[in-house]
Amino acid sequence: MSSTVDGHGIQSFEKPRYVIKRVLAKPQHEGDGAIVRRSIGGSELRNLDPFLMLDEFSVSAPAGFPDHPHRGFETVTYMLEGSFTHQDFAGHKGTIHAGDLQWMTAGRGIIHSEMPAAEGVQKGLQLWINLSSKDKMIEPRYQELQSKDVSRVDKDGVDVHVIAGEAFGVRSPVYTRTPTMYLDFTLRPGTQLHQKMPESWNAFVYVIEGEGIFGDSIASPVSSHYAIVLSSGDGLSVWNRSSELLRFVLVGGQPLNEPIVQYGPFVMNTQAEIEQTIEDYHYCRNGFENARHWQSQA
Ligand code: FJE
Ligand code: FE
Repeated sequence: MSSTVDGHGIQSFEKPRYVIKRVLAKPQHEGDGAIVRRSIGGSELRNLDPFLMLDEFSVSAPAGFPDHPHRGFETVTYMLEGSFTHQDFAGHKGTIHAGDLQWMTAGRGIIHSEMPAAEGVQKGLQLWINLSSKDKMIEPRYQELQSKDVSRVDKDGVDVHVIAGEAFGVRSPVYTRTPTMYLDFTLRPGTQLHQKMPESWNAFVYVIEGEGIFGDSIASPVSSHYAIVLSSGDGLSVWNRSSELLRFVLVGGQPLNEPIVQYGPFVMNTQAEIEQTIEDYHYCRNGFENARHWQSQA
């Protein structure tokens, strides 16, 4: 995993990553009247181990995601515009605003609502990260970071918010039970980026705004609402040759290499575990006890 720095301080990689697939995330209905652009988790890209889903959501009240369960994975909600309130069946409640994030380890079970907290359009990204078989039934946990506490570096025209992992020598305080990096980059026109990554991790980019050239300096530009899957390799190079800002997230994770059996918001390793989960949810057992007398105020 070595890389070199030339006389101009520009990194070149031994095995640069390049684009192996592009997926345009088209708007679709989800939850109760909400609109999501689903890239991972849709028919073109069922999953990208350890990632199960990436939705760019765009929601105005009264639409939202009312009371629903999760088991077996983590959800990471990162606000781009506006604010969202969540409430769970254990009394956990909070509102996240633009630049804030909620890293929720559902583990054995969470039931919650996720709803707009302000007038107008609320936008964000929600990523689902799978948990390994040994972690699927752990106690639920939240890691919440306000924008002001998200590590941020602005260097040579490149701005990065470190959601998880490390960039430009700064680290996120978030603990990733499934090893994950999650970086939010903004490149000013005419700038370039060279980001190191663990060679064997699966990784993708989701373009939020503008257009960029990824992997190979002669590749064709990729524009907003596209997800691109990257080949393996020790780093990614990106160029912004446009006259507008380029904003994208770069996400990578160590593959779990385990069987995935998904039934909506339940993700386990076997069909028997899914049947057990449906039963636990129905009878309020094994982590769903609090569901018996709970309903959100949403
Ligand atoms: C859902 C299971 C779910 N995309 N993007 C089934 F978990 C959900 C769900 C979401 C969601 C929530 C937010 Cl805040 C952002 C999301 C799916 O809550 F809609 C269905 N049908
Ligand atoms: Fe949810």
